[in-house]
Amino acid sequence: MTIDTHEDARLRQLYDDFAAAGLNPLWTQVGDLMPMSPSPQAVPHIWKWSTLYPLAQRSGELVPVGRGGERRAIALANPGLGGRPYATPTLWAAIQYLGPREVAPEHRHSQNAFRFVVEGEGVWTVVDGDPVAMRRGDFLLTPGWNFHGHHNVTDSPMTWLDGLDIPFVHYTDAGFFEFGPEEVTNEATPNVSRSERLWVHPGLRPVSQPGPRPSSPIAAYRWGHTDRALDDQLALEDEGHPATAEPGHAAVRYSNPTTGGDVMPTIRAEFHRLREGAVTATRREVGSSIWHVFDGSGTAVLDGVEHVVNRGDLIVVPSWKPLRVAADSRLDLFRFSDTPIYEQLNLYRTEEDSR
Ligand code: 1HN
Repeated sequence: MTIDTHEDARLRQLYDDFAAAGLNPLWTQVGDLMPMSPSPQAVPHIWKWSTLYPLAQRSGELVPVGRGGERRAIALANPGLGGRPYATPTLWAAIQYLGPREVAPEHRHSQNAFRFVVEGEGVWTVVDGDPVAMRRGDFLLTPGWNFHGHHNVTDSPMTWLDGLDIPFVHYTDAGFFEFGPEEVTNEATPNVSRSERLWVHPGLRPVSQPGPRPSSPIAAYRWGHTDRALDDQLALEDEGHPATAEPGHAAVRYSNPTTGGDVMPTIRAEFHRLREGAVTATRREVGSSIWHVFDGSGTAVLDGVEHVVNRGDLIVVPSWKPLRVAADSRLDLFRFSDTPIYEQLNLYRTEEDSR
């Protein structure tokens, strides 16, 4: 048994009084408030497609999609973030499943969103009245406050990856939401959206649309363009010209043609292609990222732990956790991150170890 001195008792009373007054003294926790380097609560984690897809299919059988629930989207819940539907402290990532002939109703929200199509085709998404076809490998934008709904006009289900800045907007108390009209607005399914007809001609900007915009006006970045850009980088490398991010590693960043910068203010998106046998440097960055194995297989060394990754798998990399990727076959990877936030706030850092 310890015997309190008079001083101890006064000190305990002081802490009790702090708590009662809603105060918290710095000297008891400076290490947590200001770690020497980022020490995220989110943990490095890999979700296997072989787990995700069957669960999405079962949801398709059992859970209707409609007003209220809005989307049949199943979010990655980082094991370090207390069960909330957050892949990282800033990013939401989900697999969304839309069955044959199903409609996901229109709405809009402050949160920025994208879709990256993983399986199938035949859904079109309507972005502010512009119908946009979705096919495997396409990258589609729904920047904040654009109305959007999805409609599957085929007899097969479709699956895609959703990325949004939901946790960031939640923590910053910045979110607004509005329901749209009950029916998705346009039944037409043109091959090419109006946004692409206006904006997607290489190096050509419509004179009618001057000035920078916070988000890209391109509703869909088509797989054909991405694929060709990556192949060209590798071919140039073969011909002895500098073109790749590192040896055997081609990479492109989806960009906003009105600024040359990132597609949306809070989200960066890229596509990476590694030749069979290529290995990346070990890299860590401030801010979090999520990698999706679009095709092929390889090894991810994530925070020192080696994982075999295959088509469809999702790799979640919290801030300042090192990642190295090695390709066992040609490896195609879609990647998104919250980097623009950190760059804008002058908080971004990166470090690389090429050994
Ligand atoms: C949303 O609108 C979509 O439009 C996906 O597909 C996921 C998660 C929370 C709130 C809105 C979509 C979402 C979402």
